[in-house]
Amino acid sequence: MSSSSSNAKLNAWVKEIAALTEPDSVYWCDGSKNEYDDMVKILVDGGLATPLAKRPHSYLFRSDPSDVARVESRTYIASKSQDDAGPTNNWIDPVKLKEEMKALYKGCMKGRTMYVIPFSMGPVGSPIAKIGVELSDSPYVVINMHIMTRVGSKVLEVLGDGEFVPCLHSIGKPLAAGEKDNGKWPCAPIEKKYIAHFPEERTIWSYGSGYGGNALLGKKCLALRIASTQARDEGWLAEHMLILKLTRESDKKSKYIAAAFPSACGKTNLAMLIPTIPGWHVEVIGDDIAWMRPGKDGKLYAINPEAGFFGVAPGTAEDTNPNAMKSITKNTIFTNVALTEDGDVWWEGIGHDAPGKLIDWKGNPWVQDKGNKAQEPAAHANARFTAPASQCPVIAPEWEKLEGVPIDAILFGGRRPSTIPLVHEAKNWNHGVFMGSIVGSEITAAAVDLKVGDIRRDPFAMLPFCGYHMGDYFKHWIEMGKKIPEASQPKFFFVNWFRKKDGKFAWPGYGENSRVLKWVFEQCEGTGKSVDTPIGLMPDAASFDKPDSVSADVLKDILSVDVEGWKKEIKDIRDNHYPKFGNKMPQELKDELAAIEKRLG
Ligand code: O2Y
Ligand code: MN
Repeated sequence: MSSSSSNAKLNAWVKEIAALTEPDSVYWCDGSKNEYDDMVKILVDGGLATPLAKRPHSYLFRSDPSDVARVESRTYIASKSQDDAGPTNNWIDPVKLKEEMKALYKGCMKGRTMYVIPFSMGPVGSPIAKIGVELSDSPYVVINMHIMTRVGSKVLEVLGDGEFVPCLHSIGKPLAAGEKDNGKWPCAPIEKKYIAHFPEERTIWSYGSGYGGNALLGKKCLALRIASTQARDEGWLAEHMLILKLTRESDKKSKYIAAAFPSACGKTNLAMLIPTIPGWHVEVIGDDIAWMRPGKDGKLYAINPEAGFFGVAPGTAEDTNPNAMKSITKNTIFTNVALTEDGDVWWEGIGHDAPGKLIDWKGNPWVQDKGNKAQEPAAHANARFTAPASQCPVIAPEWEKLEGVPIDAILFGGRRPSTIPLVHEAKNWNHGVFMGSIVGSEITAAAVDLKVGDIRRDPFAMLPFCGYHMGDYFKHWIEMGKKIPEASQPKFFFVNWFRKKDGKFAWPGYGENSRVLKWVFEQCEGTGKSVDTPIGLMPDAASFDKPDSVSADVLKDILSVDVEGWKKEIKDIRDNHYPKFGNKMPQELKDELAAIEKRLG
């Protein structure tokens, strides 16, 4: 590809960063298959990638043990004022941070190539999409960006001389003359890692990590932290939500559902679920992020800004998520899973025992010892697959529609062993925003500073991803409700697959969650049978389509209002949760809290 673009600002920035980081060469990515293969060859020859005989065009990577996940403690919102970052973000002074990071960036790409990666978050040319350009010294990042975003020349054509989000990334491991990585994942030590966001400048600087959300800057950094600030300023929503399409086969009617759950609550499983109830069908639009804007007809339209899945491997199996398993049979990058002798992958919870001797994620021989409860896992708990969304057998045909899909329902959920029923529906928009604001999961194992049974709140599942003050974010959601006519607004629901009875899960989850989705669908079309309760609308237990494995008594239990539990919930929200947001906590949400309290009596 050419060595510059028609965008003067981009050309000048590439020159400036090359002068600062001193790479041996600069390469402009065109997004082609040949380019992908060239990068893979560099990685295989360098001993960093292992081709997988059992999965065509698929590769295994093992990262450094210090570089295995997002590092929230090294993730910063460098807004001019600390108050704009709010109490839930790591704030740092942008001037001071730039000084510190520039010193690290000086000469950091020596011995390496700097790749210029133009990418579109969202279908190229969609009015909801945004363009970013990542400069990175990692070919692993290039191939992951090829899958997770739309990369290349076509993006530069659409960009023209327009605006883009500059995303600077370095693994922070320059090479001395003649030095090679020799199969060792290059990165910087933890105290030198920075994942920094400059929301006013719409700029991202990442240093020292080559892994996932720290390095693939289109995902959490751009599509959530920077996009959430753009969305606030431009009147739209950038959310940590899956998007699915639910169809009733009898009349071919469909509803589009967006859903926010904190990490590790099964978003990818829900997004591509296989319903257990006959006559219903789920297709996936996205499994992690939704960008939503009011359309001309007043409805809220959503796109998935991503083009691939960066899913957690452990626990993914034929019985938990067969569609994910089918999505990763070819053209997939695996990171930190175990390698089998015949050139396949294995991880804990894949659904079968380890087939013979393995090489674990650290590169050591590993033989399964089921009697040894203390055995180290073969795959890292945050091991990942990167796979094209187009490979999913249930990808919705309209997943790349430029204008997006009209959202009928928004779901919130978390791991709540008690209090929160299987499903309840908000009475109106502000009640729905209230539901989003109280999302959280119960703490189940004692941690040093946390009490078992306490709720770790993760409002809208956005705690690690909101690029500004969470109180202002709540207010933005309330304001968005005023832009959408009531009749066109999505309905809001709170779901809880994790309710326990006598220490055991009361609800089977997975494909059975389709029964809840069916009720959501019917509520959206006005045919659902519901009862009005102090916390919102709930299914009428007698007519709810329940699975045989759940007794009528248990169903009644998880579809009733636990008045005492809710009173404690309200106290926790009022005393511990809402005060965190100080005078930015919107009165509308405090009013919702008071109204529920009053209705509970
Ligand atoms: O560990 C990482 O770098 C990835 S985190 C992630 C990846 C895909 C989808 N969601 C998440 C998350 O943390 O919410
Ligand atoms: Mn996520």
